[in-house]
Amino acid sequence: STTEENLSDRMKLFNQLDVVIVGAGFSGLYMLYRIRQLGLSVRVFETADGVGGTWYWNRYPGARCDIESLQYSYSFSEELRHEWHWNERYGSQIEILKYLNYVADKFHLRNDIQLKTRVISAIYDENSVRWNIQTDTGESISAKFCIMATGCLSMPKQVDINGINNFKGKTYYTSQWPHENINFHDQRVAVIGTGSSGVQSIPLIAEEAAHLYVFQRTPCFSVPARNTPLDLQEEQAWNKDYNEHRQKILNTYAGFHTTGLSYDQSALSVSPETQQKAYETRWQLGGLSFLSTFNDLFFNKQSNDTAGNFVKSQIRQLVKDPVVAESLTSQDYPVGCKRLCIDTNYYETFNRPNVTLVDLKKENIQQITSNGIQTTKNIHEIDCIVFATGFDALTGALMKIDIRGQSDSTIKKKWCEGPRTCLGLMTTDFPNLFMITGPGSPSVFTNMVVSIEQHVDWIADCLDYLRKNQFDTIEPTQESEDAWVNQVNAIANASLVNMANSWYLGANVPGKPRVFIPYAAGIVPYRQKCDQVAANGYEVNAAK
Ligand code: FAD
Ligand code: N01
Repeated sequence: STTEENLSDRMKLFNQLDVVIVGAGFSGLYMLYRIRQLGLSVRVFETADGVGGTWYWNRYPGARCDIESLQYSYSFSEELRHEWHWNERYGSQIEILKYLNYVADKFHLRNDIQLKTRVISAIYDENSVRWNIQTDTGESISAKFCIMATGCLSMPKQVDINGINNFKGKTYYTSQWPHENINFHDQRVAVIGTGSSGVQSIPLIAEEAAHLYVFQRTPCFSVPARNTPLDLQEEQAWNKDYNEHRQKILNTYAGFHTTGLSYDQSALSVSPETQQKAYETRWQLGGLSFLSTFNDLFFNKQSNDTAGNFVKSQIRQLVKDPVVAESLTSQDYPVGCKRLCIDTNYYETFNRPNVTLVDLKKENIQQITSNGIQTTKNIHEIDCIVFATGFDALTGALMKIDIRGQSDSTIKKKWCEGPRTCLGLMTTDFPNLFMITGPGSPSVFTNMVVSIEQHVDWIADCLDYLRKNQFDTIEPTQESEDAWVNQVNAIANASLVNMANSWYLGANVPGKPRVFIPYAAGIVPYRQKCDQVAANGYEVNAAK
């Protein structure tokens, strides 16, 4: 009613809101849309000066998605689907950012989004049963619910290389790429890091630079993307059968499906010829589905080795110099246990005369000097450095905010030996605080847009339930949280995922506890568990 609208407007003026959302990427935008549908007052705070999250920040050359565009997009609006046309099999950063801006405009989201504003603290007040949220612009907001849409890969990792501040040339971070065009012509460029961001940017920087030095500490496993233009007819055919596709997607392990051969059996149960043929087919198709060729690649080291050895054999065929090929095939961890990279011409780039691979297993970086990088063997003179050194993933953005719950609890203290959550959605002692794709949920092990939509819908339904049943607060019981953490750990321990020093388990950040963070049993059992909790009236401590 009008009276209610006026009241809501007045509350907004006094910074008294029903909901605060932190972050305006895929998660924050859809969460805002759903909260508005519930008729609650809401504001989104975002550090950047635009929406888009990951796709706003990571503007480096070659940045693109490695889940097919038709599946890496929202499902909630049929109208949006019909209005939007994806140009390529895998969306580029530019295209995905345009898409998210289109979404913000189409659903009139911008007037509830406050850009250039970082949330620095969220403090729960037990008396008023509300969250006090402080921003770096000096604002103080009171909200009943606080929803963290802060991203799993949004906090760049601090680089710990000696002498980093001595360098006189330009430095760039793939995760915070400048908005203006960067020209590497005539430049001697160093790229430090060979994860997904390095693998995507290296071929394009090599095309431009006078010379490119790639500093590799751990070789990645990379499979070709085989990106192609996406024609309108293909997209229309997909949209025609969208519901059928969507059902298939929701019943996969990781929230995306592919055509092509997948064996619902061990790689070890077929002949070596069949194995080869299967991997060859997947390699030709390109993309992440390489890891679904057999059903035990994440669980059986011997089986995993067949896949790893196949990739290594492809690298040896692609890279002409046998010494370089040896460095690129010196992986000593199971394939897939560090995020599989998906590339366009990555290995071929090492055949270029203007590209040098610096293998840090053979020559360690000692320091960065004013004009280069000094290793134990060489001094490489460099004009600019690109840090493709990754993120303080999954917990970094959350831990950066001073989050205080009941009885003097803080997230920093509570999670000092690793994150503890129930379903990756909530954490005990922090009532009415929600996380989208939080630690302990499938998140980065999946097509993130599928996981994001599932979380947002669950949270929105939960808020609706609380309101309808006149509950003031909700938080998980200690028992349900402990049980969930044990389950997440048990699943990780039953697989090979602990065998690599990956960001999945915090191994890339010095001092971070080594705990495997995502839920790795797939989206189907996860969703069933979430649905069951909702169907049972949220099973959690809900207080009137
Ligand atoms: P984000 O997009 O990270 O957005 C979070 C936002 O919160 C950011 O804009 C950040 O500025 C803001 N924020 C954080 N803290 C604060 C604060 N304290 N105050 C205010 N604002 C704050 N996933 C896939 O499934 N497939 C892919 O192919 C894929 N490719 C990727 C490529 C790159 C280069 C990267 C980095 C990630 C990729 N991901 C991919 C993961 C990607 O992060 C997710 O798919 C998705 O974009 C996450 O959306 P989000 O809204 O949850 O988080
Ligand atoms: O980061 P990373 P990223 N000295 O952590 C090296 C998503 N994503 O930005 O492995 C020398 O994977 C580090 O070496 P090591 C995707 O989920 C997707 O590339 O720690 N080297 C490693 O090689 C991805 O997994 C896409 O030994 C140092 C690299 O830097 C996630 O984001 C594209 C170093 C970091 O790799 C993160 O990817 C981009 C040091 N001091 C990102 N510190 C798609 O394609 C770090 N390294 C969809």
